[in-house]
Amino acid sequence: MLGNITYESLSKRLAELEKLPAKKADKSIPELLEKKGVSRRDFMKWAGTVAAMLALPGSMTPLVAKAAELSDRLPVIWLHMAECTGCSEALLRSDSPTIDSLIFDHISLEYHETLMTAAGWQAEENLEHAIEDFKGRYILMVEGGIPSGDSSHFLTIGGHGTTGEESAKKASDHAAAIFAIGSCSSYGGIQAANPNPTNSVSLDKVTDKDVINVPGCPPSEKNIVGTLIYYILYGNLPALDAYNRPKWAYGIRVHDLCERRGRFDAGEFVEEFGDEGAKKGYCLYKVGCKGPYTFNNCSKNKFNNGASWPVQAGHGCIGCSEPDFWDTMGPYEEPKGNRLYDTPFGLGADATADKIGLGVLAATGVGIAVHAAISNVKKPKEGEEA
Ligand code: FSX
Ligand code: SF4
Ligand code: F3S
Repeated sequence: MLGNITYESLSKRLAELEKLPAKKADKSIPELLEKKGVSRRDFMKWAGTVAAMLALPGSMTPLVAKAAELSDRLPVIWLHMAECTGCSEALLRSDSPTIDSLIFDHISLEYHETLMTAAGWQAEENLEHAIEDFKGRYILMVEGGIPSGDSSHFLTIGGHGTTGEESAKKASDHAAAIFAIGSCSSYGGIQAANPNPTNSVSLDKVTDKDVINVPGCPPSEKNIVGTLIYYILYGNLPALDAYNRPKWAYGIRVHDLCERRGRFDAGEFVEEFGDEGAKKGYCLYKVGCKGPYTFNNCSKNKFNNGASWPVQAGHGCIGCSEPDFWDTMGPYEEPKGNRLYDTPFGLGADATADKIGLGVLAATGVGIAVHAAISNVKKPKEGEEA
């Protein structure tokens, strides 16, 4: 039991959902998986990972699998504003679809400009019909920043010259749940970067309704699908942080679970790209990694079915899930120094990097290994005694 949420209460919600008409009756999840060569076992493994990600006990795994199977019961409208379509691309991965992308394929996508065949007047009509037919029942996902106010005409869509602002507002008015997919929709993104020539804003600036932000440029497919599965399971909003991001996904810093964290703590840093430290997988802080200031689960869940993530690929995190990261996290290949990241002793990350170990050891009262910590910082040169 989780608070007043029980296996039974979630099963009951799913049983209600199951009674709704299946939009993809011809193509159930088991069939879809089989066609793509994904075994039931792999699917259940995926469901177990999503359950863990949502902080559900392992016993809830069958419910997560069921929620995925029922993802065609809730209509979804996906709107594009000003962006690069990277968020959709994160899910589509048509070259090597992941289970997350198969779920995306399975949802009842009533409107998505990149995927639908309709264009022009017909596309506009499709959107109107989708909003009308599923009023109060659809999930709205919006990708992209929204040119607003006097500058809203920078984004007009279709023959009627509807602005993105009008269209996002109207679709929000009638949605059951609203997800801002990506940092553009969550905070304005690159369009809103200084000097913000199109007066682009985040989705929550054009609607009074609650918006769940799923930032990242792009966000991981796991965070998008996990947010959807959460909503299918619970029918309400997850616990959110100060920036309206689901805590289950954005509750930890990239730095906290980074595979190079041991290097940071040991004072082993890449000084410049391509050096010996880079080859040995040292910490990327001094070449600009913003993992210490960034809340996201990339270091835990990685991307592309757990294949890799920015730091593993050899570049620091650029803080892409933080508000206004285009303006606040640069320069991307230089450390931020003491501007934001602070230690309990007020040393700042750079100071920590140089005096590594001392503060931590003093704080915990551990009297050993001070010498080791210092000599770790002052690495002996080749052929020199430590
Ligand atoms: Fe692009 Fe999405 Fe970045 Fe923005 O992702 S990956 S510019 S968050 O809206 O398409
Ligand atoms: Fe990892 Fe970056 Fe933190 Fe280094 S600074 S441990 S590379 S997140
Ligand atoms: Fe973005 Fe940093 Fe993750 S750049 S993808 S938040 S590692």
